[in-house]
Amino acid sequence: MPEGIIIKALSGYYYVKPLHDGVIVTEEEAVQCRGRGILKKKGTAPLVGDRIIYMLTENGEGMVDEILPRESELIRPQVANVKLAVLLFSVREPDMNLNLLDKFLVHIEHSGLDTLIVLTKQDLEEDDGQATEAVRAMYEEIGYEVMVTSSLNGLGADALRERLAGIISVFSGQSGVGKSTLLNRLVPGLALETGEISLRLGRGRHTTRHVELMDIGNGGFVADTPGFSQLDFLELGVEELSHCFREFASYADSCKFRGCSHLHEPGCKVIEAVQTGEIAGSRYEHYKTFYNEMKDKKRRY
Ligand SMILES: Nc1nc2c(ncn2[C@@H]2O[C@H](COP(=O)(O)OP(=O)(O)OP(=O)(O)O)[C@@H](O)[C@H]2O)c(=O)[nH]1
Ligand SMILES: [Mg+2]
Ligand SMILES: [Zn+2]
Repeated sequence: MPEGIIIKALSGYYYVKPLHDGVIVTEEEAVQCRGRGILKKKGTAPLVGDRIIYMLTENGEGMVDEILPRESELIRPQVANVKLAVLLFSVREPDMNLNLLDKFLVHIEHSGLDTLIVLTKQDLEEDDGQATEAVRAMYEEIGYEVMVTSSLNGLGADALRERLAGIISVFSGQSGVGKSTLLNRLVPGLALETGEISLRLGRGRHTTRHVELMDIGNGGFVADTPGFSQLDFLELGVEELSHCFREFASYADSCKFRGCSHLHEPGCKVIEAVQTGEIAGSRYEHYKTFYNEMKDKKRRY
């Protein structure tokens, strides 16, 4: 029986792209499939991103027969087998928001996905791009992969496309940073709705909000998630927070007190590293901000 990957789930149907020896043929149409009742009974509903075995039925439709083992399962957006989280932040419009970037990074460290930071709208940068380069240098120093793109002049599009080959990725970032515009650039013929278009049509933003994987044609699939403005820390314990700032680890091991919160304890090596500039001040400030936010939330629940 044929194998495929679910690229969309809508109104009880799963849209499945056939796999041939593990490879997707982009031109091939997705097969519209129903899920077998037994899957529901087992409590395992197929998810977008699942690799599945299906059966062709009459009238060109199909039936999802078996879900192959998942490598990962993301809750928001609900997608299986995601390998890479792509965090998009524009250099301007909206302004670079490092607080939000660090918040996303905390969540991703916690989820265990690989991370790629993409700084978009490079064509809008001022000061010869010094601010952008400073952001890039800071996060590369920590060990994150960073790319710079512009959908206006095409900068970085090929490198990004190459990076996304063969894996499932999710694009995340605030509304308006250019996620859909960049995807339209990566996939010839794709016409996702972007800011301007939806305004021109006089419709609100975020009209269609089902999860869908875009086939970028090199074995890579991307979920374009709605922009979100806020993330909460409900799933994360406050004692786990410092582990999500990966550059703290090598210092935290030598703090004088075990369970050091790195906020005020004497003999704290993290604080020392902030003072000597080895840890970036903005990262540490955000750590403190999130720590206090989490404490406040705990008190309220
Ligand atoms: N100058 C410039 N403008 C861009 C670039 N990329 C996107 N834009 C513009 O930024 C606006 C928002 O782009 P979208 O692609 O709709 O942003 P989005 O991240 O998909 O937003 P949501 O779908 O609301 O989450 C549009 O007006 C785009 O034309 C870029 O690289 N340079
Ligand atoms: Mg969009
Ligand atoms: Zn400490």
